[in-house]
Amino acid sequence: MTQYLDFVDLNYKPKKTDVICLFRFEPKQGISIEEAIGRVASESSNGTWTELTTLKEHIRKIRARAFHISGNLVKIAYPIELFELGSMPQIYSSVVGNIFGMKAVNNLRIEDIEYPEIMLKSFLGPQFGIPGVRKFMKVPKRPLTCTVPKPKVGMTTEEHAKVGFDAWTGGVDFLKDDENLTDQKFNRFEARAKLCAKMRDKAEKVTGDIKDYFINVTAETNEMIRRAKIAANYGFKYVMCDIVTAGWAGLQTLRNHCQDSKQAIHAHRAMHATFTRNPKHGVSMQVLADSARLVGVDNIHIGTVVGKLVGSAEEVLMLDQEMTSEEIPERFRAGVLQQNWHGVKPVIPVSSGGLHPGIIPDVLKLLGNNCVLQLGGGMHSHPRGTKAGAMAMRQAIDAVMEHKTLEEYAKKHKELKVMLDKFGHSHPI
Ligand code: CAP
Ligand code: MG
Repeated sequence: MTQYLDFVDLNYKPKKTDVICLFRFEPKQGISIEEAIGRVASESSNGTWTELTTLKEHIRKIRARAFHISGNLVKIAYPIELFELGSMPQIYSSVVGNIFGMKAVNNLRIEDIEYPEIMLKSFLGPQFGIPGVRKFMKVPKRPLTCTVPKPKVGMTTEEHAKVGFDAWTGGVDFLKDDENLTDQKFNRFEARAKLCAKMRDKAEKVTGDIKDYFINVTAETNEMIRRAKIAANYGFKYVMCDIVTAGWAGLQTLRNHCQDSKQAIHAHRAMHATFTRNPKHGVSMQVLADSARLVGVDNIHIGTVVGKLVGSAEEVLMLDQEMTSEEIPERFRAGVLQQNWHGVKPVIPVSSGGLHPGIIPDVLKLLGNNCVLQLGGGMHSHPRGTKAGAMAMRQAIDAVMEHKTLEEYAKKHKELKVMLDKFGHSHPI
């Protein structure tokens, strides 16, 4: 198995154009560290399980090299020639491909990818990002707000649009479809877009604020584009895409379309936890989020820490930094590689999942104001209905912006008071 050792070179100095990957690995019993990482570098670039008579020097020259090992972490450098610029599916088929099924490792997790400038320039990146979205929504400072009508599916179009109107007039900026609401019989996509557009117009008149909708276009790719056009025809600036289930190919097609139609993309990550949750094996949420920033989503879900879904404070803070910063310093032990984003716009982090007004201060303390807060159950459970739930959400945000405690603020804001009495500051599990 010596051919694998050709992919290990601890003296190798990566080129500026190399793609660098950081893996956490656990060799199978009886396999040395060198051989295990040699296999990872080999099988994710241009090697295989035996020596090849077809191997020529010009091919060998572009092989990947494991160049830094420390404990169970290894950095591998991939010459840019190995990749098709501008193709996220090809990148994943390379460094997030077969290697995860190799017998030679018990566990393997890709923690981070550092993209060289040449690769960054080959993707569109976010069209609007934080600055652009704040501009077209005319919300310069405070956290942006959003709600998913609940129950997540089963409502008729009329019921859905009514909840939208109540939430919008209660102070919410964005309505959002749930990840599994698309074009079911009880709530057809086009009818929903049409009726919600009518409600949006009414709500904008009532409030004087701009309102929009993360309408879920996830479907077969051509159908996804057809739905994005429908959303644009009804004047919605955003579309929502379940980026993991639609896949990189689908998302890139949607992003290309949105470049021409000037639409923004809200990225939902449903299914991510099937491969991001196990700290020893799979793909980190950081890798997924960085790729989404590169392809060009404007918003992406990153977790809450205090809500109902997994995601530690360390992970959520790291994701927040990865999405909003221009330059990321290396934190090797934490699984973070340096990254200079070379002007790729910052993506708005979305905090969602079990949030209610009582824990909004915790989230804003963690993320600051550059985020979208999503309350579904935490709004539509308000005893006085959705509009009161929306007002309670805005009141909690206003309390934080005015550096007041929720209890203090609730003295003059009954909608918030009702929710504090109902949920307090408890963290749902
Ligand atoms: C939240 C939600 C979102 C999750 C996604 C849900 O509803 O609509 O899909 O937040 O998870 O279906 O659970 P609630 P993440 O507000 O009622 O909890 O943000 O971690 O990707
Ligand atoms: Mg949902």
